[in-house]
Amino acid sequence: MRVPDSLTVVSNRQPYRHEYDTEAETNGNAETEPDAETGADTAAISVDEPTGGLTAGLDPVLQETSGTWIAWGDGDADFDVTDARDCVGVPPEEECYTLRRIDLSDDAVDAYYRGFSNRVLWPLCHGFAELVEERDDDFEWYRTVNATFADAVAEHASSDSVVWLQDYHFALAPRMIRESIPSSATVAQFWHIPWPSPATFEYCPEGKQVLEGLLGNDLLGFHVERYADAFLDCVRRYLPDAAVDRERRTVHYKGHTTRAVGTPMGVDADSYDQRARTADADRLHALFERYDIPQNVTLGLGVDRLDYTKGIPERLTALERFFEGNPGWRGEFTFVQKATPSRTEIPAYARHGDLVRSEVDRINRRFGTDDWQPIVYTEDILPADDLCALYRHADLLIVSSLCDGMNLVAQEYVAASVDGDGTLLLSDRTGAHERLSENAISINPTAVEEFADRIEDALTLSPQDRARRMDALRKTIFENDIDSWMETQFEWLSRVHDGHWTAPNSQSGTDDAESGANSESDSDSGSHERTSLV
Ligand code: GDG
Repeated sequence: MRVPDSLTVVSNRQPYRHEYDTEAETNGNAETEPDAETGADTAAISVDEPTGGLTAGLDPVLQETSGTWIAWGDGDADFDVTDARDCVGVPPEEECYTLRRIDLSDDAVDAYYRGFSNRVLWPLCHGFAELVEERDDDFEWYRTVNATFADAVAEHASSDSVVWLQDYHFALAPRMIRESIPSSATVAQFWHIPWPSPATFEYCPEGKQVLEGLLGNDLLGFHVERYADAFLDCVRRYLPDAAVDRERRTVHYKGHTTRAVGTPMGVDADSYDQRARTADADRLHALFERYDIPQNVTLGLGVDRLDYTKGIPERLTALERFFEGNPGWRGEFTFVQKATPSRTEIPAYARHGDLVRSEVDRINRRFGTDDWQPIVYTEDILPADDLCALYRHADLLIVSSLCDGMNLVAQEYVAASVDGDGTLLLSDRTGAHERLSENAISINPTAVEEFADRIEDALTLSPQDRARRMDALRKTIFENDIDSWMETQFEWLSRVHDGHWTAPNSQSGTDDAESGANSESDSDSGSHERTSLV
């Protein structure tokens, strides 16, 4: 893997969090000595370590490069262990790289994170323009927080730096960074959520500033190419001075060239596979006891953040229709819905949580009996081993998102289906669908009758068909895991940093930066064959 020599990662969430913990002294991660530099009593401080997803994937890379990670310090002991520059060496026992923490006031977090990020950009990018909620000052705070992160990047950057920002919390920072670090350094970003059509983006109150901010990047990554195309469509519509080259997916604006790419993210397939294999019968038995799941039922599963984009009410309606039309499955099939509450201070999330809970109650009252409930619902956060035990045992998993950048749960389920006998029902509105549609059962989450029929199809697949599909899905997931994604990212970053635009694995070798930058053409080739996002 071609990892840049000087890498700076910027994300909202940090890889390590220091917390005061009264039980820390009995916990292996506890720091028990007073800090020599700050003098703080760290006897009762424990450290949370990265446990999954991108953070866990990037941490070893940063450890190898001795780079810098800049993130919001949200742990209550975070600033009692940092030095005068708000830096701390991590991982705690080895101190291989620098974690620079940004101290944000409650007002800043409320406006930047729970405000512009999650009341404007999140609903907008998922096509829920009607849920966009504009509050006074949220955007100004968003700008201020982006500027704070950009200043921190400038303090750490050198002429050879590669700065890699994560996600929609930092739409304005790339331009600020671009203007304050040497031009030989590279600025890149990965946008983990979808990008909307121009018709939806029109509802973005500060849309022009968002686009201009993102065009400070040299490289802007999305999960799938249609999001990159939608981004280019928005630039063309709302920044008429920008030269957009659809073929090369480049934008030349104010003397700078940005390239937009689609690179679908994978999961740590080996780790889900291993955890599922080691999930013993006792663990599963305890889970069934805890949640009152009868032994020997056919098991369906949903695992989501409690978010209106995940299509949970639509899934419940389809299940209701399924039980209505297939009374023989009552008592034989139980659906476990694990929903993790998220962003609960935002009214749209609070309303959505109430709706989901009341729908579960209603359906259970309608079909439930003394010894069987059709839906087992929990908001508990499960340890990864429990989650993998459920993944392995579930006969089917439903992902019914109304719009989803990628969806990792679908991929985790496949990786943990070590017995090869599970079935994935996957919404055609997820990024993951592009890769998995052939061997998953595709669903349109809003077509209730069809959706209910697909549940029936999944339950009645022949064992051979089920095994063949899962086998093919597993090959795809293992070949395109998080390591392979990371390798593609660093390949792109290195090429952009070295001034070569050629796509990784491209045979042509003709697609260089200058030809994109100077192109006056506004080529639209290929745009009509791609579907609009929302
Ligand atoms: C965003 C984009 C994109 C959930 N409950 C528990 C638990 N989880 C874990 C899952 C999975 C993660 O949370 C959810 O990831 P998703 O990808 O499904 O969805 P978002 O949170 O919306 O993620 C999405 C992703 O960013 C990455 O770019 O794919 O499209 O929306 O990893 O396993 N994990 C544990 N216990 C739980 O109770 N341990």
